[in-house]
Amino acid sequence: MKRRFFPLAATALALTLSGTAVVAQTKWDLAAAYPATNFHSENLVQFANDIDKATGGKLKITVHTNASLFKAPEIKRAVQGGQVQAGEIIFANFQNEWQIYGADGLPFLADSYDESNKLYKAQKPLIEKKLTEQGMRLLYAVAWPPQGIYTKKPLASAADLKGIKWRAYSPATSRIAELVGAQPVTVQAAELSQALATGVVEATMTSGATGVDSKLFEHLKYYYDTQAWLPKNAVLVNKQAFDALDKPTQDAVLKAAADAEVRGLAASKRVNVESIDKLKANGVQVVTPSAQLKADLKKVGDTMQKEWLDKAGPDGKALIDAFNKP
Ligand code: PCA
Repeated sequence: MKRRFFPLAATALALTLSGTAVVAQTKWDLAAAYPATNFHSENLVQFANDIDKATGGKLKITVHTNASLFKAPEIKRAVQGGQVQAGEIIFANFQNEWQIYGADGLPFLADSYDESNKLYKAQKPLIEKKLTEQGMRLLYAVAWPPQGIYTKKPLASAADLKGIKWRAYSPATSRIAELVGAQPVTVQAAELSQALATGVVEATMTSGATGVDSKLFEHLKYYYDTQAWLPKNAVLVNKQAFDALDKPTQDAVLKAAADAEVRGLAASKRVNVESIDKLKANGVQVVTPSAQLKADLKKVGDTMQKEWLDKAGPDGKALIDAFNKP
């Protein structure tokens, strides 16, 4: 049997004497990439607390936020390889590995919470199968609020983005930059404030939530509310670590995950509204895109959806068919 190596706090079997009962305690680490105050991160902490309570302290999960254990693009591999028992990823980061992961990162394929839910239902069976093959298990997924464009200067059309240093977080956000003639620079959320402060980037496409988390208003004064797509974060667990739990503990994890998925979606919708207000309060002009900008971005979306379908092959077709089912 292949031996797994858990250097971090290990899947330590601490035997605790409480009264006469001997309780075996398992400790997990969970790697996450967004700030502690982000709604996904807060949801993760509650998820861990719920499991602690439901198992009477038998499974303790420590959540490490803001990419403090692994950088965002490294978390998936770390969970797969067992360097950490669990982690939160953003699917869209892994589009180059498998196109299906990137479906929710494509502009205007699913651009509302309802459409995003539908897309998730269509993606889920495919992704669960893939993750099982990769030695992992999907616990839950939660959409970010819709994505818009932050800039220093007003945008009349996509032509105003030419030559601009555009911060990307995924293959799709890089591709948008290429298609509009901007210069893509990939920077994950944990380094975004720094990249703006040092002038490495001067525009980005993300949510109101990240605009507030990363204080984008300190550098970027316009937010074009394009509502282009709602990428999902997903919480994954190493399959071997999960299988090592006893049945009641596994059930507690799955129950807490189902609750976290519902709670996370509600938080996303709430934050979507609140963050726009916070951007305004911090001097950002929140703008409805002009007809020209909308048309330009729609063209970018059409090109990207076509490119995606070409690369995604039969899996892509199956996904789109499931997504389009009434
Ligand atoms: N915030 C994350 C991903 C999507 C979002 O809304 C980011 O900007 O990195």
